[in-house]
Amino acid sequence: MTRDEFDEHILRIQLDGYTVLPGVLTSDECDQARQELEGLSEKKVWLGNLFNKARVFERVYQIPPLLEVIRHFLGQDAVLSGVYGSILHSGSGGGGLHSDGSITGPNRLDSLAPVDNNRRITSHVLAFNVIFCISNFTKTNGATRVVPGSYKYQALSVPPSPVYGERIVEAERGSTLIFNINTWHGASENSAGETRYALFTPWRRQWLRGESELSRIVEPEVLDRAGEEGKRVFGLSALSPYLDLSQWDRESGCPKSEWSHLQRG
Ligand SMILES: O=C(O)CCC(=O)C(=O)O
Repeated sequence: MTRDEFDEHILRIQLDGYTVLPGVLTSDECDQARQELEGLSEKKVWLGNLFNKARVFERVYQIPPLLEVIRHFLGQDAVLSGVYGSILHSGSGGGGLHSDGSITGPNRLDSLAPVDNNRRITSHVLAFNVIFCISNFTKTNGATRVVPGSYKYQALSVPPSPVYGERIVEAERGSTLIFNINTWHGASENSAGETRYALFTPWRRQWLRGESELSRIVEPEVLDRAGEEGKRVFGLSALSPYLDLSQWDRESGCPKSEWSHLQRG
């Protein structure tokens, strides 16, 4: 990615709340990802924490230009909070729009205080959803639709669809759609007679509660393969100690070796 391209993506996120990075996965990687999703789905394996389930899914946090854009908004210690697969069959999709972060994040209804006056936090980017297009995203096959600029809207409630200005994001397979979690979005209707495959990879600020605590879930060999970068991506060095500080190793996010019997999970 050239400097001009980087600046353009940053501006798009600032103006519209989203951008599309083309060509982050190869055609081969998309084929592999699709096969793995189909295989897992046939075996009725839950399509979450996919980095532990096939090598190709480890790629999603190993793409330097993508990390650069994410970290530009969420800080150098931005943390991955999920890797999910999506298989959207023909005849499904459509329906209402939503914002993300409503379960453990800043758009959780129960966390609004009376003094907030039904206004969510819009001044800063707190988290992104990054969708990998494993299929081409087209006008008719269930591609994600977004409302440009809606991330600035302070009310927590989302109006019923169709919302003025909503737009289907068309993108070639191998691209990623990056959007501010405050952006109103949802799948569009898949009427194309083909299945749409995608990966959803939410990222958050290190201090925000994610959907899952991936530092506790990631398999040791997956973490090893991610090297030094993996400690940042999975947020190991930023974990809250559950022991006395003298017993805690910040770097590795676990008890010091002499206290290893107190290791959880
Ligand atoms: O399936 C899609 O295109 C939208 C995904 C979505 O709404 C989400 O990840 O929150």
